[in-house]
Amino acid sequence: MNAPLQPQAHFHKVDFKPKDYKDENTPSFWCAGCGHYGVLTSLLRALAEIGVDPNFLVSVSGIGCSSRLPYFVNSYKMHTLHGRAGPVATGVQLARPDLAVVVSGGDGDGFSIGGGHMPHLARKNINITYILMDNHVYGLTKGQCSPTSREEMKAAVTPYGGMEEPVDPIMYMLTYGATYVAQSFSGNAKLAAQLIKDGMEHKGFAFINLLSQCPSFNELDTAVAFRNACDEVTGHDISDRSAAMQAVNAAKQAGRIPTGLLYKTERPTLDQRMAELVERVGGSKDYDLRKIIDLSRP
Ligand SMILES: Cc1ncc(C[n+]2csc(CCOP(=O)(O)OP(=O)(O)O)c2C)c(N)n1
Repeated sequence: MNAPLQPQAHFHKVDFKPKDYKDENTPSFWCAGCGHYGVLTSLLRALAEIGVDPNFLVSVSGIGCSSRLPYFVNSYKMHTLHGRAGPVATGVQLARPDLAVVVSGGDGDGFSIGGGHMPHLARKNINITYILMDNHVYGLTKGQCSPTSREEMKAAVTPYGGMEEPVDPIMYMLTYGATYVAQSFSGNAKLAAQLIKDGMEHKGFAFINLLSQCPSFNELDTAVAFRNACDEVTGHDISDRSAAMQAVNAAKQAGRIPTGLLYKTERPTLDQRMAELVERVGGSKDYDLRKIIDLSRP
């Protein structure tokens, strides 16, 4: 049997600058002033700080303006189906645990059509980094409200404002057991890059919510509004989930957006557990379902 692939022990290193991670083959697609540029800048910086070899890097996305991000990254890339980046990334990571897998996508992609997948990425502790590019609107389809839209946002299909309570991606991910949860404004590239770097180095499901203004379809959540509302939360025990939730709630009740590293813990990832299982049942060569399943049961 071949030696098992070493899960992210990790990062085949190169000495690259952020610009070396930029794929220049695709012309710019985003509108002038779009916050998604800040996400890209932060990701390129994080990649350079780690020094990930692009040959061992996979960028996976769904559908949306944000989901175009892999086009601009020097890596292997998969632009998949709307809301399905998580399951595809899961397959990539389980098949090749030696690769660094980064998912990017919008709030619509992740929490509307893809919402059913998010709890499972978290609870299974899939060893990927998930960057949610959260502009509180559907950008690509020209401005419908999304699950993170504020109730007061007037959009094409909600001209009098929304009627639904928005989802809070951070609380959602804390609740479902993500092992790394962080948030930043995309315009704060220093913090965003740091959080992405730490998230990529974290062994487990790292969820990073990057608030990203949409100057074309969201007049409410502008870059200035995001920047002014963000407060970096420090001082709580980041390994304590209840403390993280309390810190997030306290900031929200004060009308602020909590940013920074909010929660981080360690537990086995799904690829680790699978490797252990294969080891336990005798390796893939001797793989025998009968050793795991009691076939005598009706
Ligand atoms: C199955 C399916 N349903 C709907 C769409 C239409 N659609 C494309 S992108 C999108 C939402 C985009 O919003 P978001 O994911 O928040 O990303 P953004 O464009 O704002 O970055 C929708 C509804 C689609 N492409 N496929």
